[in-house]
Amino acid sequence: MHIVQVGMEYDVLKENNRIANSNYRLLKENGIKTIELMGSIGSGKTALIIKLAERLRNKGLNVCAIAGDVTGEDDQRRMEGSGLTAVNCNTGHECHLDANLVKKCLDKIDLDKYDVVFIENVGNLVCPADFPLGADYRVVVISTTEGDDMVRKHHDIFLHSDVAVLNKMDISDAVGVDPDVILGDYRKLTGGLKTMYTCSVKTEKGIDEIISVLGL
Ligand SMILES: Nc1nc2c(ncn2[C@@H]2O[C@H](COP(=O)(O)OP(=O)(O)OP(=O)(O)O)[C@@H](O)[C@H]2O)c(=O)[nH]1
Ligand SMILES: [Mg+2]
Repeated sequence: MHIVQVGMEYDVLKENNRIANSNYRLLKENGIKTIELMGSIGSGKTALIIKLAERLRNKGLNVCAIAGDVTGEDDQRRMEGSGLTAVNCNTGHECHLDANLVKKCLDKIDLDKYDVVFIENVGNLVCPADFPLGADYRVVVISTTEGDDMVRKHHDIFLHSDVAVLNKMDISDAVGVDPDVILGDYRKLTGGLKTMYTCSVKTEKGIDEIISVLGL
Protein backbone atom coordinates (compact mmCIF):
# COMPACT_ATOMS: atom_id res chain seq x y z
CA MET A 1 0.00 0.00 0.00
CA HIS A 2 1.28 3.46 -0.88
CA ILE A 3 0.75 6.01 1.90
CA VAL A 4 1.11 9.72 1.14
CA GLN A 5 2.12 11.71 4.22
CA VAL A 6 1.69 15.25 2.94
CA GLY A 7 0.60 16.58 6.38
CA MET A 8 3.69 15.32 8.16
CA GLU A 9 6.05 16.94 5.65
CA TYR A 10 4.20 20.24 6.04
CA ASP A 11 4.47 20.04 9.86
CA VAL A 12 8.21 19.32 9.71
CA LEU A 13 8.87 22.32 7.48
CA LYS A 14 6.59 24.56 9.56
CA GLU A 15 8.34 23.56 12.79
CA ASN A 16 11.74 24.12 11.15
CA ASN A 17 10.69 27.63 10.11
CA ARG A 18 9.46 28.39 13.63
CA ILE A 19 12.83 27.41 15.15
CA ALA A 20 14.72 29.23 12.37
CA ASN A 21 12.82 32.42 13.28
CA SER A 22 13.74 31.96 16.91
CA ASN A 23 17.43 31.37 15.97
CA TYR A 24 17.32 34.55 13.88
CA ARG A 25 15.88 36.58 16.78
CA LEU A 26 18.47 35.17 19.22
CA LEU A 27 21.33 36.04 16.86
CA LYS A 28 19.96 39.55 16.26
CA GLU A 29 19.48 40.17 19.99
CA ASN A 30 23.19 39.43 20.33
CA GLY A 31 24.14 41.72 17.44
CA ILE A 32 25.44 38.83 15.34
CA LYS A 33 25.48 38.66 11.56
CA THR A 34 25.04 35.09 10.34
CA ILE A 35 25.99 33.65 6.98
CA GLU A 36 24.96 30.15 5.91
CA LEU A 37 26.97 28.42 3.19
CA MET A 38 25.26 25.70 1.20
CA GLY A 39 26.59 24.00 -1.92
CA SER A 40 27.93 20.88 -3.56
CA ILE A 41 30.32 18.45 -1.90
CA GLY A 42 33.84 19.82 -2.33
CA SER A 43 32.82 23.13 -3.90
CA GLY A 44 34.95 25.00 -1.37
CA LYS A 45 32.55 25.96 1.44
CA THR A 46 35.05 25.29 4.23
CA ALA A 47 37.88 26.91 2.29
CA LEU A 48 35.76 30.01 1.66
CA ILE A 49 34.65 30.28 5.31
CA ILE A 50 38.27 30.03 6.45
CA LYS A 51 39.32 32.73 3.97
CA LEU A 52 36.44 35.09 4.81
CA ALA A 53 37.02 34.58 8.55
CA GLU A 54 40.72 35.40 8.13
CA ARG A 55 39.82 38.69 6.40
CA LEU A 56 37.21 39.55 9.05
CA ARG A 57 39.59 38.81 11.91
CA ASN A 58 42.09 41.19 10.27
CA LYS A 59 39.36 43.85 10.42
CA GLY A 60 39.08 43.22 14.17
CA LEU A 61 35.82 41.23 14.06
CA ASN A 62 35.22 38.19 16.26
CA VAL A 63 34.11 35.25 14.16
CA CYS A 64 33.06 31.67 14.81
CA ALA A 65 31.63 28.86 12.72
CA ILE A 66 29.33 25.87 12.88
CA ALA A 67 30.73 23.02 10.77
CA GLY A 68 27.93 20.82 9.43
CA ASP A 69 28.66 17.35 8.08
CA VAL A 70 26.95 13.97 8.13
CA THR A 71 29.78 12.43 10.15
CA GLY A 72 33.27 13.33 11.32
CA GLU A 73 35.04 16.44 12.47
CA ASP A 74 37.28 17.15 9.48
CA ASP A 75 35.93 20.60 8.66
CA GLN A 76 35.81 21.69 12.29
CA ARG A 77 39.46 20.63 12.68
CA ARG A 78 40.46 22.56 9.54
CA MET A 79 38.65 25.64 10.79
CA GLU A 80 40.22 25.41 14.25
CA GLY A 81 43.61 24.81 12.60
CA SER A 82 43.24 28.16 10.81
CA GLY A 83 42.50 29.95 14.08
CA LEU A 84 38.72 30.03 13.65
CA THR A 85 36.66 28.87 16.65
CA ALA A 86 34.26 26.19 15.38
CA VAL A 87 31.52 23.96 16.76
CA ASN A 88 31.01 20.60 15.05
CA CYS A 89 27.51 19.61 13.98
CA ASN A 90 26.94 16.07 12.70
CA THR A 91 23.54 15.19 11.26
CA GLY A 92 24.12 11.42 11.63
CA HIS A 93 22.18 10.40 8.52
CA GLU A 94 20.51 13.52 7.21
CA CYS A 95 21.71 15.30 4.08
CA HIS A 96 21.11 18.81 5.48
CA LEU A 97 21.22 20.80 8.70
CA ASP A 98 17.95 21.86 10.29
CA ALA A 99 17.13 24.79 12.53
CA ASN A 100 16.92 22.63 15.66
CA LEU A 101 20.44 21.26 15.15
CA VAL A 102 21.69 24.83 14.71
CA LYS A 103 19.83 25.90 17.86
CA LYS A 104 21.70 23.21 19.82
CA CYS A 105 25.01 24.50 18.42
CA LEU A 106 24.13 28.10 19.29
CA ASP A 107 23.55 26.92 22.89
CA LYS A 108 27.23 25.89 22.96
CA ILE A 109 28.51 29.27 21.68
CA ASP A 110 29.13 32.26 23.93
CA LEU A 111 27.12 34.63 21.72
CA ASP A 112 28.33 37.71 23.63
CA LYS A 113 31.79 37.16 22.16
CA TYR A 114 31.04 37.14 18.42
CA ASP A 115 30.17 39.57 15.63
CA VAL A 116 29.80 37.04 12.81
CA VAL A 117 28.79 33.37 12.73
CA PHE A 118 29.29 31.20 9.63
CA ILE A 119 27.20 28.05 9.26
CA GLU A 120 28.48 25.43 6.82
CA ASN A 121 25.65 23.19 5.67
CA VAL A 122 26.15 19.59 4.54
CA GLY A 123 27.46 19.33 0.97
CA ASN A 124 24.30 18.90 -1.09
CA LEU A 125 22.54 20.93 -3.76
CA VAL A 126 19.04 19.62 -3.02
CA CYS A 127 17.91 19.12 0.58
CA PRO A 128 19.26 22.24 2.38
CA ALA A 129 17.06 24.48 0.22
CA ASP A 130 13.87 23.66 2.17
CA PHE A 131 15.38 24.16 5.63
CA PRO A 132 16.26 27.75 6.51
CA LEU A 133 18.37 27.94 9.66
CA GLY A 134 17.92 31.55 10.75
CA ALA A 135 20.85 33.20 8.97
CA ASP A 136 20.87 36.71 7.50
CA TYR A 137 22.22 35.41 4.21
CA ARG A 138 21.95 32.04 2.54
CA VAL A 139 24.90 31.62 0.18
CA VAL A 140 25.20 28.77 -2.33
CA VAL A 141 28.72 27.82 -3.45
CA ILE A 142 29.40 25.75 -6.55
CA SER A 143 32.68 25.30 -8.40
CA THR A 144 33.88 25.00 -11.98
CA THR A 145 34.93 21.39 -11.37
CA GLU A 146 31.30 20.22 -11.20
CA GLY A 147 30.66 20.90 -14.89
CA ASP A 148 28.58 23.65 -16.46
CA ASP A 149 25.10 22.28 -15.69
CA MET A 150 24.61 22.77 -11.93
CA VAL A 151 22.24 25.74 -12.28
CA ARG A 152 20.18 23.95 -14.92
CA LYS A 153 19.89 20.85 -12.70
CA HIS A 154 19.26 22.47 -9.32
CA HIS A 155 16.87 25.39 -9.62
CA ASP A 156 15.56 25.29 -6.04
CA ILE A 157 18.81 25.90 -4.19
CA PHE A 158 19.64 28.89 -6.40
CA LEU A 159 16.15 30.31 -5.95
CA HIS A 160 16.22 29.77 -2.16
CA SER A 161 19.59 31.50 -1.67
CA ASP A 162 20.44 35.20 -1.43
CA VAL A 163 23.91 35.03 -2.96
CA ALA A 164 25.47 32.56 -5.40
CA VAL A 165 29.22 31.98 -5.76
CA LEU A 166 31.13 30.15 -8.48
CA ASN A 167 34.46 29.04 -6.98
CA LYS A 168 37.65 27.47 -8.40
CA MET A 169 37.88 29.93 -11.27
CA ASP A 170 41.65 29.24 -11.30
CA ILE A 171 41.08 25.77 -12.77
CA SER A 172 38.11 26.34 -15.09
CA ASP A 173 40.33 25.92 -18.19
CA ALA A 174 41.94 22.78 -16.83
CA VAL A 175 38.53 21.14 -16.31
CA GLY A 176 37.18 22.43 -19.64
CA VAL A 177 34.33 24.46 -18.19
CA ASP A 178 33.26 27.83 -19.54
CA PRO A 179 32.15 29.93 -16.53
CA ASP A 180 30.04 32.14 -18.82
CA VAL A 181 27.66 29.24 -19.45
CA ILE A 182 27.02 28.91 -15.69
CA LEU A 183 26.69 32.67 -15.20
CA GLY A 184 24.28 32.84 -18.16
CA ASP A 185 22.12 30.01 -16.75
CA TYR A 186 21.96 31.82 -13.40
CA ARG A 187 20.97 35.11 -15.05
CA LYS A 188 18.24 33.30 -16.97
CA LEU A 189 16.94 31.49 -13.85
CA THR A 190 16.80 34.68 -11.80
CA GLY A 191 15.36 36.79 -14.59
CA GLY A 192 18.54 38.88 -14.70
CA LEU A 193 17.78 40.21 -11.21
CA LYS A 194 20.69 38.52 -9.45
CA THR A 195 24.41 38.17 -10.13
CA MET A 196 26.50 35.08 -9.52
CA TYR A 197 29.85 36.07 -8.01
CA THR A 198 33.00 34.34 -9.25
CA CYS A 199 36.05 33.66 -7.12
CA SER A 200 39.03 31.49 -6.43
CA VAL A 201 39.65 30.87 -2.77
CA LYS A 202 43.08 29.61 -3.82
CA THR A 203 44.23 32.81 -5.57
CA GLU A 204 41.88 35.04 -3.48
CA LYS A 205 40.51 36.67 -6.65
CA GLY A 206 36.90 37.77 -6.06
CA ILE A 207 36.98 37.43 -2.27
CA ASP A 208 36.68 41.21 -1.72
CA GLU A 209 33.47 41.33 -3.79
CA ILE A 210 31.93 38.51 -1.73
CA ILE A 211 32.79 40.33 1.51
CA SER A 212 31.22 43.45 0.09
CA VAL A 213 27.97 41.84 -1.13
CA LEU A 214 27.52 40.17 2.28
CA GLY A 215 27.98 43.56 3.94
CA LEU A 216 30.83 42.23 6.10
N1 LIG B 1 42.11 24.94 -7.17
C1 LIG B 1 41.27 25.30 -6.20
N2 LIG B 1 40.98 24.42 -5.22
C2 LIG B 1 40.12 24.83 -4.26
C3 LIG B 1 39.53 26.12 -4.25
N3 LIG B 1 38.70 26.21 -3.18
C4 LIG B 1 38.78 25.03 -2.55
N4 LIG B 1 39.64 24.19 -3.18
C5 LIG B 1 40.00 22.80 -2.82
O1 LIG B 1 38.84 22.00 -3.02
C6 LIG B 1 38.80 20.94 -2.06
C7 LIG B 1 37.44 20.95 -1.37
O2 LIG B 1 37.31 22.16 -0.63
P1 LIG B 1 36.45 22.24 0.70
O3 LIG B 1 36.57 23.59 1.23
O4 LIG B 1 36.78 21.09 1.59
O5 LIG B 1 35.00 21.98 0.10
P2 LIG B 1 33.63 21.84 0.90
O6 LIG B 1 32.59 22.44 0.04
O7 LIG B 1 33.76 22.37 2.26
O8 LIG B 1 33.44 20.25 0.94
P3 LIG B 1 32.42 19.39 1.86
O9 LIG B 1 32.42 19.97 3.23
O10 LIG B 1 32.99 18.01 1.83
O11 LIG B 1 31.09 19.45 1.18
C8 LIG B 1 39.97 21.18 -1.11
O12 LIG B 1 41.03 20.34 -1.49
C9 LIG B 1 40.31 22.65 -1.33
O13 LIG B 1 41.66 22.96 -1.09
C10 LIG B 1 39.89 27.03 -5.31
O14 LIG B 1 39.43 28.18 -5.40
N5 LIG B 1 40.74 26.55 -6.25
MG1 LIG C 1 33.40 21.49 4.08
